[in-house]
Formats: sequence, structure tokens, C-alpha cells
Amino acid sequence: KSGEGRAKAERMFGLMDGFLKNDPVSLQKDILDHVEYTVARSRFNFDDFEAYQALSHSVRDRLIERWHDTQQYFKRKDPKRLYFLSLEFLMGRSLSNSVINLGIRDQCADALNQLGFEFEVVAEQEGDAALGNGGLARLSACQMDSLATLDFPAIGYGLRYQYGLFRQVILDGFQHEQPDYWLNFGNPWEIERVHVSYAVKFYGTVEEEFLNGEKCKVWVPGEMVEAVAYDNPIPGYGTRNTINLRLWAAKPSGQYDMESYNTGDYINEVINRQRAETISTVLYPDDRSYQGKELRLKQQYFFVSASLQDIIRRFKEAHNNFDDFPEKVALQLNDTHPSLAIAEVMRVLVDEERLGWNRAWDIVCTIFSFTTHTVLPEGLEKIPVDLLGSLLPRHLQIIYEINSIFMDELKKRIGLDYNRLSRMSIVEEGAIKNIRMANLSLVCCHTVNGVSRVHSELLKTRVFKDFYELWPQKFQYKTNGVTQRRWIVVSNPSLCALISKWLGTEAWIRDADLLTGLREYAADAILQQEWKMVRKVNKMRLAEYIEAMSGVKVSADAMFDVQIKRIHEYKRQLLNLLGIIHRYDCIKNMEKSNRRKVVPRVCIIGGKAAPGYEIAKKIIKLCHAVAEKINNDSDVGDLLKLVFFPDYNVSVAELVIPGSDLSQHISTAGHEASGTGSMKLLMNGCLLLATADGSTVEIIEEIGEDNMFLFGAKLHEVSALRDKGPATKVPLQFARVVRMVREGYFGFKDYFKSLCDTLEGGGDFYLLGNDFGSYLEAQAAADKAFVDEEKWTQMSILCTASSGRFSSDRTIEEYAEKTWGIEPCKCPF
Ligand code: GPV
Repeated sequence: KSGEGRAKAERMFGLMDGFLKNDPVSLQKDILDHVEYTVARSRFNFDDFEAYQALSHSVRDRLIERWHDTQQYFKRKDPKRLYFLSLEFLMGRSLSNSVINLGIRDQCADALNQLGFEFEVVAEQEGDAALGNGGLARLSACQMDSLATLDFPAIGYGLRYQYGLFRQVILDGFQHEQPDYWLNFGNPWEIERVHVSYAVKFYGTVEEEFLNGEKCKVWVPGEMVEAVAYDNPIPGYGTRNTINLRLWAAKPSGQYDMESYNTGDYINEVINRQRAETISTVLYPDDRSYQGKELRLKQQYFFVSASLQDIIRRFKEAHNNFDDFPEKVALQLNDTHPSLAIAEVMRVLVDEERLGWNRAWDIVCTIFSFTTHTVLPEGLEKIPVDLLGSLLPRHLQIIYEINSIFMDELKKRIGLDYNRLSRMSIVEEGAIKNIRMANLSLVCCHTVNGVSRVHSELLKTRVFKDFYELWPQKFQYKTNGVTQRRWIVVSNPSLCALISKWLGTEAWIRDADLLTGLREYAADAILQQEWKMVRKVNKMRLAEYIEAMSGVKVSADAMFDVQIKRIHEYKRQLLNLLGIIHRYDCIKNMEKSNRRKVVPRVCIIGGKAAPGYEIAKKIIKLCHAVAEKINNDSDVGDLLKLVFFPDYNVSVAELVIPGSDLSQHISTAGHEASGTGSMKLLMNGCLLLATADGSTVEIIEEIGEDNMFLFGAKLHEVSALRDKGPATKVPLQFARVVRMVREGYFGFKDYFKSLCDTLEGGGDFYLLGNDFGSYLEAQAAADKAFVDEEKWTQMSILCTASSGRFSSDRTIEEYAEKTWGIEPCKCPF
């Protein structure tokens, strides 16, 4: 036996020896093999896209090796694992990120070069994986990168939508949505696991049965759908660890219902089954929760059920007692979208594993944590009881049972305060009864995290006040972060090189706190010179793109002022537009001789509006109407340009962010839970013009108020300002620019009427009028600062130097220690 073992080990060793090599010659051979055998093109004749396919498959092979080693190692060590459940992951492109994390970027570029291809051009052939809406989804992607890099034993679970976030097409200045059938061109970054699949049940009834003399509930489903796993390897940087993002696709169930096949209507039966696939067909395009849609609920349960079957199977391979479950499993709910997992674990433990309610409940209460990403009470998910009861009858019973036990305990704690009891109840009574998913999560999770300090304060004092008073120890916060790998190393290679040169090390790529080392050189003339050069080249690249995309010629000497994020009233793109109209108006009314003093600006706005969000769509149209006027006014020339970036996505962000001078994060105080775009821009040396909202408050602590342009009502002033009603502090200029829109200066008078109505006549919920004056002052301060190039560059360097705290590595370390209780598990080799 031992001889056999040795032989096996030797074979293994031989295999290890045979690991794919990363020198340019070996890579080139692999690329050509993939051209021939995977892409099925001649190695003498292939184009950029085929080169992309072949290179991607070569990189994929290398990812798979590391992925296998990591999974094997985790299996052997059996550490406590984090399971990250999220309905959205906004991964963007994978090629550049993968080769950088694998440390083979230059070798790949060399290999391609000799074949007559350029790496950048080849990398641009890739489409975005846009399986998410906005900040929440991109945060998941950044956190996966950090989990891998920091060697945490984690698995991400989500849905493999066939259609990602819609493509935004602009026709006549109006947004139109087109489906994003992103899998059309193949996806080398996923591995289909035909053998990893689970049946997911829906509908049906709950029956009572006696098993071994005990009464128990049995769910008899009315529909079965198969969940098939697609694995997406996520490589860490500077480590062999490569973790898994497992996305589920819906397929017709293999379990055939003999009876219906005997009806003789074979064709219709097949067509009906095929409909099962619709569950994972399309991502819901609203970046707040979407309420009362059956398909959405199906998506939620589908991915939750498949993931938990997978997690429990893995646990049972190594353990036979569920008392060990909390030592091996941490389940993180990304917002309440996956919170049905709570009821599902109860169902499995009670009905299938037969642990008894109390034992199951103790386990559930120690494994779940959740993070909420909103401040708005109306953003909290509710599921109509009727809908839940028909789709998941047993889960509804379980949720009622959890609630009834909770309500009994609560009465003992707080007495018969019926108002408070009804606010805290998981079941919302009313004409339509609803299940409040946040309340369910608060009752069952050991921890609830906010995404910035202010956000957490708002949760404690407003949104979840009742729960905070009951369980203060459950409340934590983890200020969001972004990964410097993608947002500096991948997207801004020249800045990356410059930083490493001045710090004398690349260690900041794994330890962003080291960026503070740049502070001591911020006033150094040579660094400033080099810094300006890098930024200028990035701006020129962006200017080229702008011209190609919109036909608008812009000068790289102008200040590039950007606002890139989903379009929302609370994010106040409208405030930005009114500011631009004001600037235009000023230039027009200025003495010609004074125009020399105007700081030229290129204003860039990018973002998608949810398809059903009328006001947001009007804001997009207004942006185009204003741009049309300004950009064609020869009177204004280079002094002011406005461009709307269509179809804003991760790849566009990678281009825009390195080339921005100033960025706007101007939500009404108390509305942005965190904000993460600001962090990416900060890292790239872009100055911020912002309100004291979300994570900006913490950014100010790092960079200081002097190194940014702060304005607007403070959080504690907002509700009083609202109560006071309109026109308390509204400046004349505000009334003037709104009137210009209202009276048709930019055309489309009737269409913009309702937009103007949100600002005047008792409206203006988001306080644009109130903040307009200080907004213009902040803009003027930015103009003034921009003229002093030395000062501006110094501030820019200080922004990057102060951005270390906003690395998602820091966020993840905090979660690991304070919320999940997991430790690194570093794969050797
Ligand atoms: I709730 N967020 C999002 O992108 N989609 C949502 O459905 C919800 C929240 C965002 C918040 O708006 C940002 O403030 C935050 O930075 C981001 O989630 C990540 O936490």
C-alpha cells in the first residue's frame, strides 16, 4: 500500500512539475494551441477577438490550476468558511485583472507582441460581465478580490443571469434600454459544472405526516427546477489562492413527471419545462429593491436554495453533527435579497434533518450576518404574504412561527406597547399583508452592518431604532472599500508605476496603508511634474474617447469634472446640471474681456436610469438638451463643454476615473449610505466636490477639508429645512436657472415641466434650492484652486496618499475579525 501511495505521490509530483509555465515562449505556445483547438482558427490567421479568446483560455488554464489547489487545500484544512450570498456581482472584464493578479501581465504582453498583437487592444475585445446594477454589486466584486488576496476561505454565491444590466442607448437624448445578451460571444471565465446541480422546489402544499411516531411537516412541491453551477475563479494578488464565485443557472428539472407525459401532449410539456430557465434569464434593473414581483422572489429562493444545498452537502462530507455547523459556516447576506436563506436553513434543519425547532433556531442565530446598503425606509424589501404563501408555503409557516415566538419574547421585554410591537413585527398588517425582510434579518442575524459610520448611526437612531434599543450589541459598521488592484493597478498602470517608484516598493498593492508614504513627497517638484504628466496622458486618452463617442472635441487642458453613478434624484445630477446652466448663463452674460478668467471645464455625466424611473429619465434628457445648446454655442467655445457618457459601466469607469480632475458626490445629506465611486476617484488623485454624506464624512477625516470642496446642508439640518418648507434660503440664481428650463430655453418645455415641479412650489424634497448657493461657492473654489497648478497637484497627490483606508482589504479584514470569525487559509506551493 505504501509503495502505491509513494508512486501516486511521485506521479503527483510529476504533475506538479508539469504545471503550466509562465514565460512568454510557453504562453505563446499555449495561445497558439488555443487558437487552433479552442477557437478553431488557423494559427496563421486570427484577429484581435480571436487572440482575446485564445489568451483568455490560456489564462483560464492557469487559473484552474490554482483554483484546484486552493479548493483541495481548503478541503483538507476544513476551516470555517465564509459564504457570501449576493444577488448581484458587477465583475466587469476579467482578462487584465486576472493576468495582473496572476503576475503574468508582462509575459502575456510579450507573447502577444511577437504574434503581432497588442495587449491593450486584445483586452478591449472583452465585454463586461454586468450581473448587477450599481454600487452594491460592484462592492461585492471588490470584496471577492480582497477575500482572495487576503487568503480567506470564502465562496461567493449568486445568479448567472443570461441578460446582465441593460445596455443604455441614447436616441435624441432619450434613454432606451437594450438587452445585454452577454454570453453571445462565449465566456471563458466560467466553468460549467454539469454534475453540480440541485433540484429547487416551488409552490405546492404542506402536509403533516407521522415519522417514527413524531408529527412533522412535509412540503410537497408543485414545481421543480434544476440549478446548475457555473464556477468563476477569482484569483488573489500575490498569492496562489484562487477562490470560487459559484453562479447558478436554471435548467428544466431532470425529474420527469410520468403522468403528464402520458397525456400525449409531449411538445407542450417540453415547452412548459423549458420555461424553468426564465428564472435566471434577466437581472432586475432597479438599483433599489423591487417589490411584489413573483419572478424576483423566485430568483431569490432559487439561488438561496441551491447555495444552501451546496453548503450543507460540503459540511456533511466532513461532519455528522450539526452542532459543529456554526464552527464551520458563516453566512453573509448582502442586503436582504438573500434573506429567505434564514427560513430555508430552519426548514432544512427542522423538516429534513429533524433537529427540533429550538436546536435549529440556536444554530440559525449564530451563523447569519447581514449588511444593509440603504438609509431609506422605503428601500427595505417587503414580500406580500399571499405571494410568499403560494410560492413557498412552508417558508411562510416558518416565518410566522419565528415571528410569533419573537413577539411573545418581545412582549415580555417591553410590555404591551402595541405601536412598537407592530413596528417590529416581521409581518406587516394592513390591506396587503407583507413580510418585512429586514425585520426577519434583524431578528435572526447575530450582526447587522452598515456601510459607513454615518449610515450606521442612522440605522441606530432612525431606520432600526426599535431594534437597536432591544439589541445594541448586534449593530456594527464596516465602511466600504474598493480594491486598489482593479482601480489603480489595472486601470491606471502609469500611476501605479509612479507610486511604486516613489514608495520604492510594490507592497502597497497588498497593503494600501503604505500609500501614506506619498505624503512626504507631495510638495516635491519632481514628483509633481511626473504626477502631472501621468494625469495629462490619461486625460488625453479620455479626450480622444470623448471625441470618438460624441463628436465633441475637448481640450485636455480644461478641468475634467465628472459625475458617474446611477441616476437618482437623491444623488442630485439635477443640481449638477443646474450648476452647469448657471455657468453657461454667466459666461454668456460676461464682458468679453472677462472670459479670459474663466477656467475651462469639461463636464462629464454618466449613469443609467432604472427603466421605470421617469424623473431620472428626464434628467438624462435634460443633460442632452443642455449639452446640445452649450456645445454648439461658438460664443462659449472651449470654456464649457458637457458630455453624457452613454452606457456607463465598469469598463467606462476604468477609462474615466484616471482622467478626472474633479468628481462630484453631491447627494442630500443623509441619503447615500456610503458611496464607493468617490473612493476610486480619490485613489486616482481626483479631487472631490461633495456633501458631508455617507463615507465622504470619513474621507474628510483622512484628507482634511482643505483638500476638497465641501458644501451643502449638514445631516442634522436636513429635516428642519424640509419642515420649514420651500424658499427659505433659495438664491435668486436658482430661480433663474429653473425658469430657463421651465420656459423652454433648452426646448422640450412640456416634457421638463414635471422635472421643474419637483423643485418648486413646495417640492424640492432633496433641497437643491437650499444647497445651490453653497454649491456654486464650492465650484468657484474649485476653479480658483485649479489655476494654481502646483497646489492642485499637491492636493491630488495627498488624495491618493490618503486613500489607503478605503481599500476593500481593510473592510474585509474587519468583517473577518468582527463579524464572520474566519481566518486566512493560505494555500502553500
Ligand atoms: I439598497 N446601493 C446600491 O447600489 N443598490 C441598492 O439596491 C442599494 C444600495 C448602494 C448604495 O446606494 C451606496 O451608497 C453604497 O455605497 C453601495 O450600495 C454599497 O454599499
